[in-house]
Amino acid sequence: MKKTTFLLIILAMVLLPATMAFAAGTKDDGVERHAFIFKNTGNPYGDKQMQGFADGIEEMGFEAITRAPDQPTAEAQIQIIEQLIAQKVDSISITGNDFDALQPALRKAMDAGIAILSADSAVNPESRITHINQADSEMIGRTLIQAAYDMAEGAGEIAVLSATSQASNQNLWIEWMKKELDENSGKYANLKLVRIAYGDDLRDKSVSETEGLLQSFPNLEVIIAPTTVGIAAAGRVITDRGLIGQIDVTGLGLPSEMAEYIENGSCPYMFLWNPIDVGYLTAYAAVAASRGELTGAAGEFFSAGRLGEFSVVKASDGGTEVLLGAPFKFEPSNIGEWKSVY
Ligand code: RAM
Repeated sequence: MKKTTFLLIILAMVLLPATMAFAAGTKDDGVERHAFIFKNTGNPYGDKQMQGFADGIEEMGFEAITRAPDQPTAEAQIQIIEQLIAQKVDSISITGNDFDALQPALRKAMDAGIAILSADSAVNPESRITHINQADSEMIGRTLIQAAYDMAEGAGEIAVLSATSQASNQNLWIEWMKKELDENSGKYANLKLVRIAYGDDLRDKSVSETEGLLQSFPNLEVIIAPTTVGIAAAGRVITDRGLIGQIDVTGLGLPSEMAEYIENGSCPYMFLWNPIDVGYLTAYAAVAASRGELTGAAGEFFSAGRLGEFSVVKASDGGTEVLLGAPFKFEPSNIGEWKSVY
């Protein structure tokens, strides 16, 4: 074999694997794609959040992929993450069904060069660049207990109807509810949190869990549902059972779904933020992160289109987050203007 041929073969052996590796990590069509995974399908709140995400991504001229599994489990989200890694998306933003269980799949995506963020329901700091938080978690938890105290006129049994037992957003709010009760034990001496029930953000399960609460606690005064699916189910049950005025419902609800129950008195008032804005803010953060302009360090700033400038701050879980703003109170006097907005 001639010396030059030999050298060419050696060169090919060195370069070929490198070229193939490059091809494996490069998108075939050059289109920039950003994905959002919500907890599960059939939740109008999730649809609005994904709509806001798609609006933001498309406004910037990129392609949005919005996905949600049928069931609100980590396993089902992992399958979607695997598919998105194979699709070579530029970023994945996820409303986590579990704080820790998604870590291996999300780390695999990070290793493939995909920017990872969580939004609405956080994944652990090792699995994300930063978290897009809808509102201050401490304020949400404390405000909901204060609302229940107000509705129960200071005394009686209260219960929580949550989403899944693994949902990190609801779990954090519930922790703050308990702290509010513990730290002000004098004020809340006659208010008793009797149960935390889980409706899994599924309508039928939330209805049956509400019925279970009524059966187990005939003297129940207030149901706090820090989930839009749960609060709407509780409003329905209280209305259908003719219990308006006897048992009050409060929590976090979509004005479009809750107007009926705020107007009929089963829910005296409730709170929420704009889910479309949560998605839209996530879109801008995801694109900035995919370009390396946002690394998730506290103190960074980025611009989020029509919502303006945002900064990254330290989060209570040891990671960082971006806060959308303060929640809004919906009550009989303003629900009419909001029910058609979201
Ligand atoms: C449900 C979901 C979501 C939560 C809202 C308040 O739709 O659990 O994660 O943020 O309620």
